[in-house]
Amino acid sequence: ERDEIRQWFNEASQRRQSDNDLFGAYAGSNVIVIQAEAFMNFTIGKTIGGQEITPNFNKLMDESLYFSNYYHQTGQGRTSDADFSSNSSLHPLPTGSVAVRYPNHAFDMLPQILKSQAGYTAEAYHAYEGSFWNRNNMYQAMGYDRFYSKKDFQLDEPLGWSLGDKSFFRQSLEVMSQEKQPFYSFLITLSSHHPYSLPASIQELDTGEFEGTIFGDYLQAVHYVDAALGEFVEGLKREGLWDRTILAFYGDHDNSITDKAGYEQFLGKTLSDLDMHQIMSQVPLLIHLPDGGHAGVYPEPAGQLDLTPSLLHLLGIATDSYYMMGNNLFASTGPDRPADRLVVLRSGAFTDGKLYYIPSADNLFTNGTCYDLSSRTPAEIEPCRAPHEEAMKRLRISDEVIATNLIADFRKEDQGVRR
Ligand code: GP9
Repeated sequence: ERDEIRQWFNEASQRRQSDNDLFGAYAGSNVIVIQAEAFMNFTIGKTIGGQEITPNFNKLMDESLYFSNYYHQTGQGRTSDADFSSNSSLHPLPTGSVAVRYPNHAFDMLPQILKSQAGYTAEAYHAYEGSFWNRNNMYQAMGYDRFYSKKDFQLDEPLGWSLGDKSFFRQSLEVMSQEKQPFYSFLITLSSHHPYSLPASIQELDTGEFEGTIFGDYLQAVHYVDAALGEFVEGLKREGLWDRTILAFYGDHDNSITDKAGYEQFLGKTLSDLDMHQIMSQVPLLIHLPDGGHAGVYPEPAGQLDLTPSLLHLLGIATDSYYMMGNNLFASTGPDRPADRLVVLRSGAFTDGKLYYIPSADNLFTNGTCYDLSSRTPAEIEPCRAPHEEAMKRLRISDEVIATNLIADFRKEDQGVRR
């Protein structure tokens, strides 16, 4: 079993490897990763009453890479799962949160790697109680130099659970601009948390028929977060950090609004089960490179486990000695490597860009639905069997690695061999 797991990681690292021009093209850049609360992909590029919902995100797309089929891979640990998977390139657990259950187990984490391999300083920022999701302990274990939690911020813009994201970004930037470079900053926003009701004074959209509904409130909250993002980008420019920084922005998970009618009304079309599954599973990923290069829409499937290996590729840090499961988004964009992009969700749903599998409630493979993405209709189940088995294997391996602290054992065995 252990040999099989080792073998799987070896093969994954080979799939990620690529000597293309992007490897190390942005070595030494600062890295800012923003994980935005419940920020879903269906809002991107959309308008309501003639007003853009995410005007700042949309504008950034002109000079950024936008991954338009990016999936959150979270489970019960919600925000903490997105954080864990995005920084460790492993799946979250089937039950509970890694941060709460196994904070001291060994993982190959982005902040640790950047500190040890490239001399970065690393900070986490989130203006809420530091104990929530066991962050105080988890962030120490992840290798952050410092975690700025609610007690480190002035509550000069009280909003929702805590501080408004506009002030959160402004105060985080004040710290960041004094930071020794290069730095890795990981920021988690909060203002668009369920139930999304912002005070009327900061609601800027005319949501028309959605006014007074949770769906309308959600759109208002996303619009506010987008405005906060816009102010943060302006601040980065003012501080001279914009062209020295890789900025990644992604949503952590869905908004828990599962009523199909609201989405159908908003999007103006009837939605199939496949449409709804994708809407609830997709969050946007935007990556802005220091020179604004490689901008465009990247429609190949991708997910949160892919973030860390992909950032390391841009920074010129090889991932072959790390126990990571995700894809390198900058190695597998070529037409020769489509098989690299199997994106597995915690539920056992998966896509490779051609097929999309939705499991049934009883989890029996043959009771699930295998969609052909070119026709967007249910197809024969058999083509989904092999990727389903691979998906199940990945989830099993990830669970085993996390629960039994296998990376700690592997590292001991590797000493003097692989590191
Ligand atoms: C609170 C925030 C919310 O600190 O991360 O977490 P969630 O409830 O979305 O998992």
